[in-house]
Amino acid sequence: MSVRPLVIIPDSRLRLVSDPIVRVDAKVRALVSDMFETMYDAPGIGLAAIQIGVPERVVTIDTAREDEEKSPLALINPEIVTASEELSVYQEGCLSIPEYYEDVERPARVTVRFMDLNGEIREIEADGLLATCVQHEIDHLNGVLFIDHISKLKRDRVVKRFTKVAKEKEREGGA
Ligand code: GNR
Ligand code: NI
Repeated sequence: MSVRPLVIIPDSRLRLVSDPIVRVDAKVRALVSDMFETMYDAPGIGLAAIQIGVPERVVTIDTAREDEEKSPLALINPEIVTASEELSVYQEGCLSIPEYYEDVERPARVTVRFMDLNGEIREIEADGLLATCVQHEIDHLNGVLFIDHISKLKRDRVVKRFTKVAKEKEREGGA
């Protein structure tokens, strides 16, 4: 179990399409365990494996508030099977784009099919913050970031800012 370093934009790994999990084995369970640890440490309400540099279709989510009991959800190979026509707007953030927040419009309700940690196929119906979060995470599995859903002007501005910071860090000889 360990907290792993987060991959931050403009790292090109965030644009990879992640590979499906063929078998839920000890390696996948260890990955999920590191993902929960990293997500709770950040803290964040969701994490896709590529955000710790692993291009596999694994997502962790916990949308419980601090005053609520934990409700960890691990989704393997998640797919949206139905999405509502009704849309809703949430202010989104991303651990790979620290401290940047912007409104994004997405379907208000989705049905998601996935494999659980026992390798069983399950479905959940999500609305509210969970619906937004699960769509945000499935986007990550396809190399899509929430800034792809905002205006090009805003996206270019935030990418430019993070590119500058990354270049400064490089000059300092940092990671
Ligand atoms: O912690 C997170 N908060 C959040 C808020 C609104 C919509 C989506 C999210 S997901 C984000 C963590 C993250 O980057 N997951 O990929
Ligand atoms: Ni994210």
